Amino acid sequence: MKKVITYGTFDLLHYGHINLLKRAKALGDYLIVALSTDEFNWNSKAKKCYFSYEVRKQLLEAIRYVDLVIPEENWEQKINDIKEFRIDTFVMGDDWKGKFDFLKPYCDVVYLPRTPEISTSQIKEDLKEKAN
Ligand code: C2G
Repeated sequence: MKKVITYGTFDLLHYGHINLLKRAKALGDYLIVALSTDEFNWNSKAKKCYFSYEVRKQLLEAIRYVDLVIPEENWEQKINDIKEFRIDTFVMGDDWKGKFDFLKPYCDVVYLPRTPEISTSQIKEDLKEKAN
């Protein structure tokens, strides 16, 4: 069984996220999503999520491409995750291109093109504009 892992916040889930998860799953048979916890988002990513970790986890678990959701609590856990879950392929959108090449000794590293024109911050901005 070929196992794939990806990491992210996945707040205000949108089709860019779904596109990423769909393509990540197509690279193997089992997809793990390491979901950034609220604390990790706030302390290390300067992100204040709209939905809590539990809600974001619930949404991801409802997606047919996702087989398991685990918490992402820090920047340093990836190598351990790859070993613990016997990951074959690590996948991220290409806004992260090169940033995780240190994982290459442990698994394949794949950066997929981001879906253009959509992001959580864009959604928030558009909503703010519409409200005015
Ligand atoms: N993504 C995408 N296209 C978009 C928006 C996002 O392909 N239009 C991808 C991102 O490249 C990422 C994934 O969807 O691979 C999740 O995006 P975010 O929730 O923004 O993740 P991020 O905050 O980049 O967290 O340790 C890694 C970090 O946790 C990544």
